[in-house]
Amino acid sequence: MLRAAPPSLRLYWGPGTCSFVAHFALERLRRELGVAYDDTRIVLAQREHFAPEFLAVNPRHQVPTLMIGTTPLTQLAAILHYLDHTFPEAQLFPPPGPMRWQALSTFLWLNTTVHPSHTRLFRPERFGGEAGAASVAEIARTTFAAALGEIETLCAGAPHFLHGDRPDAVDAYVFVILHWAGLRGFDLQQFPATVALVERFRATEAGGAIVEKEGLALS
Ligand SMILES: N[C@@H](CCC(=O)N[C@@H](CS)C(=O)NCC(=O)O)C(=O)O
Repeated sequence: MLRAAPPSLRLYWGPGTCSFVAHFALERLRRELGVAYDDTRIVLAQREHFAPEFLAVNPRHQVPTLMIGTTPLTQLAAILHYLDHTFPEAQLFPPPGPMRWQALSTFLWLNTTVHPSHTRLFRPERFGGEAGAASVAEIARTTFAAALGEIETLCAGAPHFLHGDRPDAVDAYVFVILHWAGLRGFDLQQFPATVALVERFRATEAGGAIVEKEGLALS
């Protein structure tokens, strides 16, 4: 049976943001399965996410946003679910079984817990106003540091990548979170297993291509 051609795909992404994970997934689909995608770079530091053209795509002014045909899909977890469901052979998550359930659990923890704790550290004034920003940042630094410790334990127990010898969406998320840790002044030498894993990730074709395209370096 012929499979219907998937609709056109366009990713709106911001350099060094969580959209890195979707960007990696699409690049892998392009390289391994020949899936075409277009992309639009949105620089948050230049407030391009508030430009009328992007607000028309995503009124919540957030990347990643994946335009599937003429329909925008937001939320990283939903975008990864769509890509994984549409192109299961790419194995953006491990195949069905206990390892997949654990990978989804880790992915959702990174997305719903670790990522927001970093947002509080990066932009504390949004959560505490001017008066409360310092205490929001202090609490967030502690929470984010604890999460980095947990990620280090996961990486130390990993075979090569977190779920085998191929990187998946969770490894990509770990890359960008470690990148944020460096930007927020954490000494990355505290996390040698995580650094080793993200270096292996960077050495892969799709991983390395997106790190380079987004202009990221671990500080
Ligand atoms: N829950 C959303 C979070 C997305 C998110 O926080 N995106 C950030 C970049 S990492 C962003 O676009 N921030 C700009 C803004 O919120 O105005 C998801 O998982 O997609």
